[in-house]
Amino acid sequence: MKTFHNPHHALHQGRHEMFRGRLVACHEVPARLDHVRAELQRRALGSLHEPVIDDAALDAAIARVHDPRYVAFLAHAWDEWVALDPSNAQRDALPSVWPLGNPHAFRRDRPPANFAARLGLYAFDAGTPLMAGTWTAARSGAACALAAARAVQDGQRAAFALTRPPGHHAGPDFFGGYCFLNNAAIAAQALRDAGRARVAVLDIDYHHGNGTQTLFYERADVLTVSLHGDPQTEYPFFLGHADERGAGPGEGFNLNLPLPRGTGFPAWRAALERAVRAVADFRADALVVPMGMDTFEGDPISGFLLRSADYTTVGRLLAELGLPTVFTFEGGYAVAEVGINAVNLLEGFWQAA
Ligand code: OKP
Ligand code: ZN
Repeated sequence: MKTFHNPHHALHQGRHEMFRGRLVACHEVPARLDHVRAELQRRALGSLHEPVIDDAALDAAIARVHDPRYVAFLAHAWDEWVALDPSNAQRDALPSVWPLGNPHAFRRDRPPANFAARLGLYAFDAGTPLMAGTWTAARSGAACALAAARAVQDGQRAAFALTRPPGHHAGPDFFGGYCFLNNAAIAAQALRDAGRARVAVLDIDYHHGNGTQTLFYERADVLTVSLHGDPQTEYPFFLGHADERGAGPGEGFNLNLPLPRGTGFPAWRAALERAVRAVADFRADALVVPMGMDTFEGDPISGFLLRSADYTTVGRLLAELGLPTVFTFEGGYAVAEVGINAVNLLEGFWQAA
């Protein structure tokens, strides 16, 4: 198994996120990735690589998933934030005003010149700080996802995009939930473009992958399946219900399996087995797994109760599909354990593959 790690991830290092009316320290910290990389090396699981992708190919792969105006916004966001006020260079950019959905009440089609306002046009929460290195880190993460897709396309049974910031909350033209570019979607689309007819995305992060669902909602060639905390009580709240089944040609190609806060491994595993059957019934010929480790019992912001040893079983169950598989690193905020948990999953997969 090849792992493509993001050499620039630490350029993205938020200071704080807005939570219930105050600024709190960020959970999504660089040490998360460092722990996973250290554990991969300690157990000598596969090989570690930096992604080698030329700029034009990377921009093209990003453009297959994200809106060009959104990409341009991200590429210039930091400079525009600082241009608003030079002292902004000392502070992370966070939005504080948003247009709601009603087009007669809020004009989303008329991006304001004011950058603080445009930040709110593209963000769906105030918990996703953007800083000087965000674009470099996120773009390099997309390169990891593309490199992993290519490795699988070149015959590897599995490849791992070890990157942060994560991706599964990012949509065609929105960011939030610590995510800017949707790494899993970029990998899935790259596999489609390389000739795989049916690609499945099986999201096991604690939080619903609202960005990924939105991107593929009307498509029958990419099946999206997600196991997550019930949006009635859990972030991102406004998507992820069981009755969202896809639309138009994509009807029947989105499967949400929301589970209550407090769910332990037996019930979670039963849902995973259902998700795996859906991928098999779809006759997918490649699999992308947005691999969030925040289902862990010790996760500080999540509510499932999986234990470290359970992740070995998770990897084994995923391997039973027998599909070329790209893993992308998503959530997991119990920093000391995230390396062990992630590598347990990958090792379980690899030993069964
Ligand atoms: C990103 B990923 C905690 C409130 C929730 C957003 C969580 C984003 C999770 N202070 N903030 O899916 O792991
Ligand atoms: Zn998560």
